[in-house]
Amino acid sequence: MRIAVVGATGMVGEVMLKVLAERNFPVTELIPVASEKSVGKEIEYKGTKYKVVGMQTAVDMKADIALFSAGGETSLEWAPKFAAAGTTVIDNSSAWRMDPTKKLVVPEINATVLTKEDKIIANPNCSTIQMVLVLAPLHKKYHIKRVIVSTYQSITGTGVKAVEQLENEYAGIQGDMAYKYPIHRNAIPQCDSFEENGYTKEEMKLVRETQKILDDRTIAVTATAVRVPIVGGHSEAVNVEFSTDFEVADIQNILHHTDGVVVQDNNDTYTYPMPIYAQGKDAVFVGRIRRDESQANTLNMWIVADNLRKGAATNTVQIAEYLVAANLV
Ligand code: 11C
Repeated sequence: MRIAVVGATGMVGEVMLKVLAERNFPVTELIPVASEKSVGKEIEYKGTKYKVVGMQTAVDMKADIALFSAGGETSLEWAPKFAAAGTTVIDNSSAWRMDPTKKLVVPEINATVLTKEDKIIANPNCSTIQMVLVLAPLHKKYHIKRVIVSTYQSITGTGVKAVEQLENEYAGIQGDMAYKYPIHRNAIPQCDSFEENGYTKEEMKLVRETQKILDDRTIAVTATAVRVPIVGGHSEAVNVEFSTDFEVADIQNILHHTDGVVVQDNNDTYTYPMPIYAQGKDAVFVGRIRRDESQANTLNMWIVADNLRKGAATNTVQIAEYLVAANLV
């Protein structure tokens, strides 16, 4: 496969290259792509150096698959051009996710919706991916009525500028601010910009993308997304109300057998997921699984994943793997 990585010099792009290499994706030619200011820079893939090319050059090279992580604007402008050249785009931005003509895919849940005609495929938001991977098998068995989710999101979701802000604040250096406020020793109840309804875009992604991926608009979701001074991954406190009752042991058992999910749940040994240990891993970790005693048929969980891996790069590469395995490219 001839693979273009668009945004190859960015934080997610770098992880995409790492994940492609680790998973031994069948790359016959790698085309690292970035904005004009990075053209000519070198990146390394499996010990070989590759020169970064610009967008139009990459379109003309007609790769089989382009993995995009270059922001919504770039994606809106360039993904259709790649698609028109015959390249299948898997896009990591929010640009196409809610477009009814585009599929929004978490491979373990709904890869089978993909066909050869899907030339632009959307990768969901990181905080959505880790939550729906856990919710999907539970929805199948117990039917979810409502989800209340509170997120504790890593600064890596904002990008390299946020990591620099935190490092500067640790060191007591006055530098550029990625956020309106200090992030060191703080929790900022705003991820992404605000919508008309008073929620942030990040919160509304959790609502809309969950319904689209689980293919059920009746699931009520409400979210509060908070940025915390953490690097390793996003954490989520998730409260789920089902239509039918459950046994906690059955929930644990279902999740034990769910692809991509690792249960870390033992109070006696203080075992529960934490971002410091999720960092660099592809799995979604779930723990603190317990009944919500305040309401019937309701469960509480704590879900953690590395937002740059399963939340972004790994999920994108898994979609590409599915396309290859199912002969769709
Ligand atoms: C964050 N979830 O942590 C965001 C980053 O819609 O793909 C990814 C934004 C997106 O702030």
